[in-house]
Amino acid sequence: MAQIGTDLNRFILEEERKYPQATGSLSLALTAIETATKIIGSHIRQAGLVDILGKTGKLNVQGEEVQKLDELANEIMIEHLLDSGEFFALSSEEMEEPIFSEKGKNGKYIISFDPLDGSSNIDVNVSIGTIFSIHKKVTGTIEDFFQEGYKQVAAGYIVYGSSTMLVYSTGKGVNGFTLDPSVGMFLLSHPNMKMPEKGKIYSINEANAKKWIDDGLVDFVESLKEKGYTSRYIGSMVADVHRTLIKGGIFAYPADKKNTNGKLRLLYEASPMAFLITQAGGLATTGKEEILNIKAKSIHQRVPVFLGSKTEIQELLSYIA
Ligand code: AHM
Ligand code: MG
Repeated sequence: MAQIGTDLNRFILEEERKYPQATGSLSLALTAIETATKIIGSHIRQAGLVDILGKTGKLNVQGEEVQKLDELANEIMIEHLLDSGEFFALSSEEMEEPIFSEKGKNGKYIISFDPLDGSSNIDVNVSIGTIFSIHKKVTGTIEDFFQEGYKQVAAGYIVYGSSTMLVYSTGKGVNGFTLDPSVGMFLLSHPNMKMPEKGKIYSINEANAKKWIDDGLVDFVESLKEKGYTSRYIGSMVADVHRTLIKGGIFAYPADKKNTNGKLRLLYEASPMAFLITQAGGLATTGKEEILNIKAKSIHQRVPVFLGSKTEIQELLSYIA
């Protein structure tokens, strides 16, 4: 196992060396994500300040404009991913249609991402994140985005929290890296992350309980309360899943009368998180099927999401399935 403190770039290269047939493409692809998210992270850290400086007019004098952070994050991701030449096509929460890359026309991968997840938390200084999901290019058409989640080559997220962390998997376990801001490097802090078999926390927007569609969900949540569980809900999927990955328990965004397929998007929210959670020993379901087995039908398709420790998810299924 790699040593704590190993720099992400070295870690990626050492992983690549384990496969003599590897061409280095995936390493370059991951490095492009790393660079883009470091830049996004630095803008997030400046966000409050930029706003203040913007109001004083100081930034305008320097010719810089205050841009919405989620749009800026999207532009930064696109610029770096396209420039890497490793991606044949890109889809994003912020774009109606995918982009097919000229520079990446020989690229081996396609990527779906949510550049800045947790939009309601951006303006209030609460943790937000970036999520990504990489598949192989197979047909060279939009169909490549509709592959099942279990076929992901890599998936991960960056959480911009009290520290910035990058957590990813290439299908051989999950590793977490914490940004050391003094040197600008992601250092291995959470090697081979494994979820507890059972936790003590549930994470769900209970304000929607009266609208939930799944019969039995209310009873399930009540049963958790009776067992002494506590509740945590940030409203940023990345932060809520990150806590669930580390502490165990369950995170859910179920279907309700307003969002009949749930709120979260399959390609760049549910599927990459399901990949990470299952790689860490947990389970991920819509309540009816495993999230990783779903073949998408459209880029922005939504699905109900239940992710968590084995015990809670199995218990949930006994209530709703
Ligand atoms: P966003 O992509 O517009 O930010 O929406 C996704 C977010 C998730 O991060 C979070 O889990 C969920 O929406 C919270 O929704 P709600 O405020 O309805 O509980
Ligand atoms: Mg989102």
